[in-house]
Amino acid sequence: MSSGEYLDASKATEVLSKMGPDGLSVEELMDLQHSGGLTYNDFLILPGYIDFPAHVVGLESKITKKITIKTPFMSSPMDTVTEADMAINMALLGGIGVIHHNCSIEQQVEMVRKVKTFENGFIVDPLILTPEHTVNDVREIKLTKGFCGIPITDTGKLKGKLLGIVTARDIQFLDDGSQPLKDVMTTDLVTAKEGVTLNEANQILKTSKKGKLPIVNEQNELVAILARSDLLKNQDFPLASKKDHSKQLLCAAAIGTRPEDKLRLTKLAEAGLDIVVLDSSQGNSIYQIEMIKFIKNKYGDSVQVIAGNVVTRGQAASLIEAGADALRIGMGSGSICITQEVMAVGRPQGTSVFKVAQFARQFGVPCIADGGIANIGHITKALALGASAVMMGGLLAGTLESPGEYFYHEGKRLKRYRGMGSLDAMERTHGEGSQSRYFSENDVIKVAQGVAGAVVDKGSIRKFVPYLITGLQHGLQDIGVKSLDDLREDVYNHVVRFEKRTAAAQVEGGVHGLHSYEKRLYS
Ligand code: CPR
Repeated sequence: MSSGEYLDASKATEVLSKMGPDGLSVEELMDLQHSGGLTYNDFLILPGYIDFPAHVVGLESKITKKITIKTPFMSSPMDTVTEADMAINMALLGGIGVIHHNCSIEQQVEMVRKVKTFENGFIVDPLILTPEHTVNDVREIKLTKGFCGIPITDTGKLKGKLLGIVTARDIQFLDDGSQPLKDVMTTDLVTAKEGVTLNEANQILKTSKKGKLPIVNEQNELVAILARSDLLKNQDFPLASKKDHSKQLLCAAAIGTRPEDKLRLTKLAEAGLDIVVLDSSQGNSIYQIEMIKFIKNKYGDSVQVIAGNVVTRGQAASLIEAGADALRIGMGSGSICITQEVMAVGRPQGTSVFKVAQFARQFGVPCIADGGIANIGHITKALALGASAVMMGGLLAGTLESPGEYFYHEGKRLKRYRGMGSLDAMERTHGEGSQSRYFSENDVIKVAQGVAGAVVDKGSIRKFVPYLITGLQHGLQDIGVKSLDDLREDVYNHVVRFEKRTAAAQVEGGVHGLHSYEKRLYS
């Protein structure tokens, strides 16, 4: 084409509309006859048009028929991922943690209770002593726990009458370690009344110059304390997952589908559970259908049921019909999982998410993409394929808030991470929870569906989740959509376009050609 034959530049958009857009619609991408099942790494999303900053991108998402949260992140019900600490922090950051059930009913109920009674900044299960305890007891606590400033109540428990506080200064120069605390404690106390807001309580702490602020009820019984050392940490969490007009964080927990799980659920519901996840690797079973019906019958909308796992429309249809409030999608895509290898059953996760979410949206049933999320790009892709939220195990294991202790191996700081169908998890006391996920509680020989391993230290999710949030906002900005609702709509309207990624394209899309490099993900 010589320069004289060029088209008029001002007509570029018009010409484009005649030629049609680049790339594939989501249906073309997911056409099984041509591509087979796809994983997240098998495709890319093409960029759109940006006319807004990344920070305005909204990540609010409906994760069940009745519950909407501000960030689309969930942590897996696994015993190396979600216990109370993870659930509290996920909820504070706008997501939700699903407490695992590989433990006794009492232990799981206690974890749910901790989440539901958590008040940011307030310590609701402080260490307390009686007036009869001794100076040596306080010294021992200082040595092993590293803190002083211990409230004294008549019972030595929460809800006992507050009698005093023992501080480091009270015991500093005492020779006689057997002296009872009633003789040395400070009784001239500054307290705050139950119901005080965190801001007000922080203010009292600041002006009183004391180390601890006991919170008492009308009967002068101790209900919580606030520590001066936590003042800086008592930040606000504007995204926190709560029900309207409630101060309580939202809490989810997993159960199985055996008859005894009905009792477990009753106890969890009494502790205030909002969402129950029916934890099964293959959710399309008579047991799960009956369990969904039982829960919906007994609790209506007040306990939302996430059913699953599913990877086909057929499985989804059964659970939707039974009354599921959301579906959990994934079979064999988890990082610790060997299900596809051992059972020969499963489906690549990209295809699973698209097929199930496309079907379920017709019934207003949100879907959660569970497993195989290894980076922010995978999150963006899962949501583009129709998921309302992602569930992460491996990505959140190894954080400060995941259960377990750090250990060192070959100079690296690690934490254990294991599949719930690994022999390790199934052999744990109360391992019936994880066995039932794989219908193997009655088997003489346990067939593993996952492995036990370790992941590197990722620091606190208080930094990691904000990194996920910001990264996801930038991904959506590149696509040219301002919210997750817009993303899904533009995908189904074919405005958002996709392209398959050859093996060579995948190599090109990763770091390549360097002698060495350091992969730092956020600062
Ligand atoms: P990742 O986020 O680590 O890739 O996957 C976590 C998900 O893997 C869990 O939410 C659960 O659905 C699944 N999962 C956990 N243990 C498993 C075993 Cl042993 N086998 C198969 N899937 C497992």
